[in-house]
Amino acid sequence: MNMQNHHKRETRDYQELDASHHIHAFLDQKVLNAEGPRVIVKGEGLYLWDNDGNRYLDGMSGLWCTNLGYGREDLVAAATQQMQQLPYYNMFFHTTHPAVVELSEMLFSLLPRHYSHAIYTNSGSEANEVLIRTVRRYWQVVGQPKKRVMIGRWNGYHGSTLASSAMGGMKFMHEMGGMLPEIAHIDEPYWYAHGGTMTPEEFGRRCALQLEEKILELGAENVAGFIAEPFQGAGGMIFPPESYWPEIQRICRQYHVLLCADEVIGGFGRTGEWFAHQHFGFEPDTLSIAKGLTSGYIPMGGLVLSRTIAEALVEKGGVFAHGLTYSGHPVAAAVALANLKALRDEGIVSQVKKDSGPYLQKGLREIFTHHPLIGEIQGTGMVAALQFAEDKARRQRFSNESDITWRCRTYGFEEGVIIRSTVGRMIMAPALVAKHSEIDELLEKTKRAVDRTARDLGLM
Ligand code: PXG
Repeated sequence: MNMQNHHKRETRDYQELDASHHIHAFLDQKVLNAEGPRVIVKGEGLYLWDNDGNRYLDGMSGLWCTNLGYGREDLVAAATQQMQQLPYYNMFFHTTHPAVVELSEMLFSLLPRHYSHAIYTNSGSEANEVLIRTVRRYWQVVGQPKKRVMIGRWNGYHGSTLASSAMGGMKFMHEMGGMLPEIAHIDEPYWYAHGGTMTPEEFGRRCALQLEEKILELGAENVAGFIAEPFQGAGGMIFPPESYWPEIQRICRQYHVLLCADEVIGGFGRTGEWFAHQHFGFEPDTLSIAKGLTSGYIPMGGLVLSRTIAEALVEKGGVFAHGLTYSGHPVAAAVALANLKALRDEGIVSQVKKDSGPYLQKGLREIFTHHPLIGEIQGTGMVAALQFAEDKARRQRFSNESDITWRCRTYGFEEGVIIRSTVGRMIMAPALVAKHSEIDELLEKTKRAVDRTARDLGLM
């Protein structure tokens, strides 16, 4: 590969300039400045290159978003054509444009029939901000204005803005900038960590029943919605036990609490279904979407509404007092449309379900089921987690598990693979277009990183 164009500056120069002016996401800037970030300069398919010519297999689809992989000329062409034709127009002045209309047509052809409308945003965080105002507005419109509280889950992730982080359950995020009123949390359905002596099924039901208890404590007349990721992403790629979602759905229906699925990570084929709630078999009232909507080529998110909610807002809601300058941005919409066309017309989602997903999952289980460091393997389609365990038989975790998974992540980089560490778990979510040979490489390099970590701990 010709790297000439990318060697405009030395890596050291990029790092120094970056340290001078840029506050990075979710890390200690001082530590980063001392170490110097890797400077990523090119992507092609599943691979990334840094400024020094090192190649990495990207096992995380960027940040769970490049579902089609890097270097798709059709997405570039869609953006270019739209920029030439109409780079921007708004939705405020009784206007629309073909790009957003055609995106909606495509999106709702892929979604189950009981969804009818979308509110477009630039990100997943914004989708969840809009969610709060929209569900409160819905309850106002249907004559239950007291229904305002949103219930989320500890260790859930819904974004970094004030309200989306408040609905999320990352306490260290709440500590920066504060919590909001009218938001409550229940426990996460993380059986391996918190299930104790319960079976996964018992534990799943118990976690779901916490929702009922919380609704009764707050008063159902005050609760607007329950928000959750179908499987937790940033919190550790945690799959709930099978008993969880049916019980959650029953409770939401019984108490007239809207079931709000955050599909920002799970949407657009990750599990082998178009949306993760379809994999888990429940029917949310709203879907928050972003990431895979454009395969990360351009920022775009949205909030999808059920027909019932949308009809109430349209028929009885009057002015909907919300709008972003870039809602339904034509270039983002054109890229999203090209992305969804590719996912559909190239049969990529069904390939994840029938072929590449099972291949990855089988490979992981063959390699890691009896590995001394791995206590649990979860995942389906193109997403998976490896739970680290100090004592597999007793399901005991390391007291310094974050340090250990971080070390494994670093070994991954050294082996030429990017896998993500969370508290106690290693995660992978490669592009949906991964070929068998690339999955083999991902597994092989991941094994090397996990083995090196296990050897450090004296487990191998
Ligand atoms: N909901 C979910 C479920 C997410 O995973 C967001 C909302 C927010 O989307 P935006 O586009 O505003 O970032 C996300 C984002 C990680 C990690 O470490 C995951 C996300 C963001 C940052 C880090 O896995 N997901």
